[in-house]
Formats: sequence, structure tokens, C-alpha cells
Amino acid sequence: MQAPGPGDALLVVDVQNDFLPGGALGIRGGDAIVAPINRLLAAWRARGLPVFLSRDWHPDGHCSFAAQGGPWPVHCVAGTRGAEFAASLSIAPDDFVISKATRADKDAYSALDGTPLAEALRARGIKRLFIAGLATDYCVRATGRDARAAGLDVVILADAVCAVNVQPGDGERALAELVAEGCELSTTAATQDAMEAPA
Ligand code: VGL
Ligand code: ZN
Repeated sequence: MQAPGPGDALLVVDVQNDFLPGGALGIRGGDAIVAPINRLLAAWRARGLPVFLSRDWHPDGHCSFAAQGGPWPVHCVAGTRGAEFAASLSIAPDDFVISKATRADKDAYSALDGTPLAEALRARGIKRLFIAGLATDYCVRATGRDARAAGLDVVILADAVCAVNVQPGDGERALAELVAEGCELSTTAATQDAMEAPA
């Protein structure tokens, strides 16, 4: 992997209370990705590189909820505690927050679906997107695919994502599909090493 620098952005997908253990749609092991993400965020910010945070931000009665015939329990309702970013995540005032799936009648797993993210990346000359967060088999999967379709290079930080695994192996399959679509797999440690290596 080429060392991160100008033209690179980090996107942290949906690290929200409802997706962490104890949350409405808690992902087993989801809390383990916060520490590696925080370490990378520190290195990333030290170099002045941009950080984007997406959040699942549903209205009451969202179509993805079971009562509406959707696949999921009520989760990430805008303005609730469950929808807040994890308190342990090192967010900063100049991070860009991208709310997604905000319409009751439409679900959107991708942080690029119906949001200003693609335009924000274009406006800042971002050519490569590093992706961490939740969940590997839903929002990370869809976001990586859409980023490739938008012409971006994509690096998935494999130690900093975690899968729901409704079916065993869903997370591994999602990563394999992302690789088949041209995403690179790396880790937070390898990314930090590349940043610290002498040029
Ligand atoms: C997600 C299920 C439902 C995600 C969002 O962020 O991966 N998964 N809504
Ligand atoms: Zn959702």
C-alpha cells in the first residue's frame, strides 16, 4: 500500500451505540475495533488528513424495522442514545459527519447512497478512501462497492471492521466480494507503519 498522504481520506462507518454489544443491533466483537480505529485516527489527524464519520440515522417507523416488515429491530433512531457515536470513539470537531438512511421509505446501507459524501470527497480532491467500521457485511460492504463505482481507490482495514454474520461466513464473503471489485485489504497497523516509514 502506498503511504497515506494528500488525496486520501478515512471513513469510519457507523460506530454507533446500537451496533456495539448491548445495543439494539449489537455486533459481537464490534467494540474491539474502536481501539485500532482510535490509534489510526490519531496518526491520520497528525498529518492533517480528512476524517469522515457515517451514521445510520433512521426516522421512527423506518422501513428496515421489523414492525414495518423489515429485517432489523428498531435501531439508530435519529437523536436517540443508540444512534450516538460510541463514546469511546475519538471524534474531533472538524470530522465530517454523514447521516444516511434518513428517509422512512428507503433503506440505504452505503454511506454514498443519498448523501453528500461523494461530492464532499470530490470537492477535496480525495482519490482514495480508507474504510473502517460496522458492519462488514452491510454498510462497509455497500460503501466499498459504491466508492469503487464512483472511481475511488479503496482500502478496507480488515482489523477495524466487524460483521453481523446473520449467516456464518457473511463477513468473509463480503471481504472477498470487495476484493473482487478492486478494493485492497490492509490493516490499521500496516497503514500506520506506512505513514511512519521514511519517505
Ligand atoms: C447496518 C444493518 C442495518 C450497518 C445498518 O450499518 O451495517 N446494518 N442498518
Ligand atoms: Zn439501519
